[in-house]
Amino acid sequence: MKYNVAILGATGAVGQEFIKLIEERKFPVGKLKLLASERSAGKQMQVLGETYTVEEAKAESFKDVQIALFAGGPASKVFAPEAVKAGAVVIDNSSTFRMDPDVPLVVPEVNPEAIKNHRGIIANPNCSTIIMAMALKPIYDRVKIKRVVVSTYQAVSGAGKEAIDELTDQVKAIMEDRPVEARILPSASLPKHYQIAFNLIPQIDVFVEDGYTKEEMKMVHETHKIFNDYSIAITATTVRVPVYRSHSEAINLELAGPLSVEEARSALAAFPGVIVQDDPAEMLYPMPLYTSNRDEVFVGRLRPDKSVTYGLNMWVVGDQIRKGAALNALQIAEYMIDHKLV
Ligand code: 11C
Repeated sequence: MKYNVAILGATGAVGQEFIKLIEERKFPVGKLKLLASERSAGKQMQVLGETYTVEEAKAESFKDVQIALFAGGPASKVFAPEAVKAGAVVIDNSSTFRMDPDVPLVVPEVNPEAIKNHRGIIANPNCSTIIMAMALKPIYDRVKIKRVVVSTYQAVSGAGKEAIDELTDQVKAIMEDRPVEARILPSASLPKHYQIAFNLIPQIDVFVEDGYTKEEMKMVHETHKIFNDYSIAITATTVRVPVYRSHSEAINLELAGPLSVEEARSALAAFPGVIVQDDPAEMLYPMPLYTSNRDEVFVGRLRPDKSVTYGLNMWVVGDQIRKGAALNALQIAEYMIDHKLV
């Protein structure tokens, strides 16, 4: 059986990743529509050996579409209700509907049971949340997690193609002894911008409450919803680093009971979609350069945190455009197909 698919935001980083993954995973596509804003309409893109012309997204674009993959951004709010009205199931990578109680927020390896409650829209979590949830779940299934302290090291591609170009341009300017321009980071819409080349920026997205950024609070609220466990204490510091692709996270856990490092390592290694890379003697640990374009989330530097009774530290790295965005969304669609939910 084949499914008619629309990709909204087809020309952006996540949209292009959807196309790569549809090809790689032999996703059963019937008719395919590539949709984008008026600015990108008319562009031609190759999918599965065929040339497609990108169409401007309109309310009527979703007629006969069964699966609508939304890459993210403000267009979701406008077009998700239209796509649902037309009978499609929308898998949305924007933050618009994530905290809506009627919208499941899903990482298929963690809470696939939530999918069946959908009313037309299923939300894909924020990339840093997905990567963390993949590493927490195998531990959580063994021993409850009392507290999470996470610090992220997030790649510039999380802020879009312009941020990738900005890092390249700044490095070139510095090497050529020219003045450095900063227009995008921490966020294009903000009044001030900072150099990311040879720097770190401890602000991702806007400030929202008590000195935390929106990205930090997404990690807290979305993790609670995915695990359906609001008792986990979570605190986050999110930082932009001059890396092109793959987010890294230093995660400190306080557990409710004993779990040895060996037990944690084997639980993680047995979990689908996680690869343990952890051998200090061989200097083996995950690094963003080598996890990019990979589907799995990588975990290393496992060690006890002896400052509390049951503590564990780990270092987690994953490609935020793949598992953190497009792959997770496509896995939701695949789960729905396998379970005859679409
Ligand atoms: C970043 N995590 O790295 C953000 C991008 O809510 O889907 C993804 C924002 C989101 O800047």
